[in-house]
Amino acid sequence: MNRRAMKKVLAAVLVLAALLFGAGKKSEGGARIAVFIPGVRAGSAIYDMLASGVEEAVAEWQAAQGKPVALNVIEGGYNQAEWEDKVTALAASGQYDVIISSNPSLPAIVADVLEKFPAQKFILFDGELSGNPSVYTLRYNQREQGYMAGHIAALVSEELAGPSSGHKKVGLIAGQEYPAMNNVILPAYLEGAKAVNPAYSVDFRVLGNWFDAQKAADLAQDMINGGARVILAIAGGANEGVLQTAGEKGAKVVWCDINGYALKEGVVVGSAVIHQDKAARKKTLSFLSGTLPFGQAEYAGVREGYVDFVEDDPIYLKTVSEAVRQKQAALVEQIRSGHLPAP
Ligand code: RBF
Repeated sequence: MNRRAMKKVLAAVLVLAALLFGAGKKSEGGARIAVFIPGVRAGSAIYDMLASGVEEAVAEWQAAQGKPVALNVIEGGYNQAEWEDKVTALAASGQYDVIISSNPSLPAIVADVLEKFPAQKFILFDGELSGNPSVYTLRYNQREQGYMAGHIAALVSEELAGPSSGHKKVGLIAGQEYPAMNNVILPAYLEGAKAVNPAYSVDFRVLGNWFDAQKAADLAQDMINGGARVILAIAGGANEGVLQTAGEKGAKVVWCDINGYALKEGVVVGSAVIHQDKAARKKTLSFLSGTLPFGQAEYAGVREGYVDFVEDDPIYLKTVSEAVRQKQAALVEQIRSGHLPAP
């Protein structure tokens, strides 16, 4: 049987199971929420923030309303080929009023699942799908995030190497290639570096997964040997290897999604964050109160309070020179007031 036929059979079995076991009946009273983690929660801040934001919302809602909310956090694991079947199974169970997830690849998967289970509601972060009445999405302005990361990477590189150094290279290690990476984050990272000095290029390496810290350490080593002095790490659990190597070799790291300064003090020189915990909490509360605008796709960045660069951390103040911090602060201020230079 080919993969398509297998999928059809699986979907039919799941629907039958849902009917036989009487799923579809909601629990007495409160809402039921599933959080689907497309990967593993530990080591990937973007997913940990998703789960903790929903957990906070549920705790707050229960305390305020006195009604239980059932919350189930499910890890989909690193095999991306299994995600659609896993999300299909959650929808088929009929057990959840809403399934909440976060990943640029989820909208396409959910669009397929909705062909079989059109009434299942989804809240998706870090991705975009508009016009489906069962789906609400919130995508972040990763041009701003990538630009701020590239800007600090180049500023710190200039200072480490001296402005007349021939090595105008900043590094980026990504877990895999995907449209948001290739079309948004990577170009914006380069743009931000070029704003410091147009001679900059990006040494872009792809790991092929989101967990292999040893391979990430080897890639970082290779980049440092090639002249990159600052590396942006976007490889989930594998980022640990980048930190390790940079620490040993006197290179620096720019962190993504959460404040990373304390993860390796003196090594992390920038944190271009996404407030996904805040987004998950807020949108879950909107869902619970019946006000989430399903069918809409929102897009939010620095001005809306969902993307930022952390500049008030005492470790940042200690690690990065005042001259560099002032130049970075001027850029961040410019973006806060809505003026990221056009590409
Ligand atoms: N980011 C992570 O931190 N951990 C992951 O396991 C992870 N898996 C991903 C899988 C796919 C298929 C795609 C498209 C992206 C993944 N990302 C992951 C990247 C994430 O969506 C986001 O771009 C980065 O966290 C930067 O904000």
